[in-house]
Amino acid sequence: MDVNKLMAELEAKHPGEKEFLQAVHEVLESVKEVYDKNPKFEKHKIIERIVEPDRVFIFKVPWADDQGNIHVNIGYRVQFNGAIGPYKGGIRFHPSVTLSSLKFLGFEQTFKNALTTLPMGGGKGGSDFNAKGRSDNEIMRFCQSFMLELWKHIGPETDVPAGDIGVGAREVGYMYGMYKKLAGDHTGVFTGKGLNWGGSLIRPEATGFGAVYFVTHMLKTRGIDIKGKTVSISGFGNVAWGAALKATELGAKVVAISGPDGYIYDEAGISGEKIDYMLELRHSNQDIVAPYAQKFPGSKFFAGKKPWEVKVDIALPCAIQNELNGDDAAMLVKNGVTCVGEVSNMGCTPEAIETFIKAKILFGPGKAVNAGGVATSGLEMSQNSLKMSWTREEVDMRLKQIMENIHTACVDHGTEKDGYINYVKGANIAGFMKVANTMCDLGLIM
Ligand code: 2IT
Repeated sequence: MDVNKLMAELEAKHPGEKEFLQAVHEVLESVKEVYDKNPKFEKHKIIERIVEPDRVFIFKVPWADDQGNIHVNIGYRVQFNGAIGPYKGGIRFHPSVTLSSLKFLGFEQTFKNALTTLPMGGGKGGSDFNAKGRSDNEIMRFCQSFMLELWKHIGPETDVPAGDIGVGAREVGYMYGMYKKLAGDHTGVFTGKGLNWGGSLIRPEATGFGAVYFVTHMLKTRGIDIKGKTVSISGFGNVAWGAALKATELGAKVVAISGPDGYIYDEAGISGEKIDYMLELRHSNQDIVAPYAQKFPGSKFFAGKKPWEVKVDIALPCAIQNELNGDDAAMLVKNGVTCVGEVSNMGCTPEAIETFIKAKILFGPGKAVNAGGVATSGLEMSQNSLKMSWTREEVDMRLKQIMENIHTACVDHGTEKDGYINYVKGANIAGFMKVANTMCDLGLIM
C-alpha cells in the first residue's frame, strides 16, 4: 500500500477536509502491513472503497428563536459504512461541525463499531448549531426542525442515531418525539432514549464507565491498580461525568475537569456532589466550568488553560478532537504520566500520539477506549428488539465483557516485538479486518 499516494489522491478529491484526512491517514499507516499481506484486499480495492462514505445527506435547518428571529443552520448525516450492520453513530450539535468533522467521525465510528463485536455499521450526523445561551424551547424547536428532514433517512434497521457533543437525553427526546410523530411508529430508532420510553440503564454512564474499564485493563498489563491514582479529565459533559464517577468508585482521585473557558483543579478530589454538579453545569447551557470554583472552596479555576499541565498518573481527554497536542503530550510525559485514555474521538493530535508511543506509555485510542458508549447503544437496540429491559447489573456486565474483549483484540493485533502494546495499531487493525473482510464477502455493492 502506497500511503502517500493514496493520501494525495484523497486530498485532491476532498481538499480542505483536514480532520477527515487526519483520521484516514492514521488508519492507513496502521493497516498497511496487514493490507499488503492479504492480496484480496487490493483485488477488491478495499482502501479506495472504505475511505468514501456510502452516502451523505446535507440539509438546511431553519428555526425561530424566542424573539421570533429566524436562523438557518446546516444539518448532516453521514452514512459511512453499512457493511456489518445498520449505520450507527451519534448526532453532534456544536459550532465546529462541518462535513469534514462528521466524515472523520463516521469513518472512526465504522471501525469502533466493528470493535464492539456487535453488528453495527458506522454513521455520524449533526449540525453547526450552538446551544450556548439558548432556552429549552429554542433547543426543542431546533431539534424538531432538524428531525423534520432527517427522519426520512433513518430507521431501526437502516440508521440509528444517538447523542454526542451537545446532544444528551433532552435533545434525543425532542428528536425522537418528532420522529415518532412523523413516522407514526414507536420503533427504537434512537439510542440514548429516556428510561420511560425505551432507553437502557447505564447508557448515560456507558462511555465514561467503559473508558475506565479499558484503562484498568491497560494498567493491568503493567501490574498497576487504578486505586489511589490521580486522574485529570477534560470536559465536563456526559462522558467526563461517567468517567469521573467510575474512576472515583474504583478508588482513583479525579483532580481536574475543564471547559472551553479553562480548567478546575481540585486537590481534594472531584467526587460525590461535585460530580453531580458537572451535570448541572452542562444543563445550564452556558458551556463554562468557572462556577465550580465559586461553589466548591479549595478548588481553583485556571482561565484559558488546559488541564494537561497538571501532574497526574492518568489523563483522560473527554472533550473534542485534537484537544491534546504535542506540547501537552510532552508536558504529561515530563510529569510522569502512566496512562492516557483517549475518550474523545481523535482527542489527540498525531504529534501527541507519537510522543506517547515514543515514551512507551500506555496510550489507548478513542475508537477502543470510548467504544463502551456505542456498545451500550447496541445493547439498547437489543433490548428494544426483544421488547424487554435488562437490569443495571446485566447491562454493566455485558459492557465490562465487551471492553475486555476490545482490549484483548488490541493486544492481539498491537503487541510489538519488544512487548510494547501499540493500542492504536491494534484497534485499527482489528476494526479494519472485520469491515474489510465483510466488504469482500458481500460483493461490489458499496
Ligand atoms: O462517538 C460515539 O461513539 C458516540 N457518540 C455514541 C454513538 C452511539 O450510537 O451511541
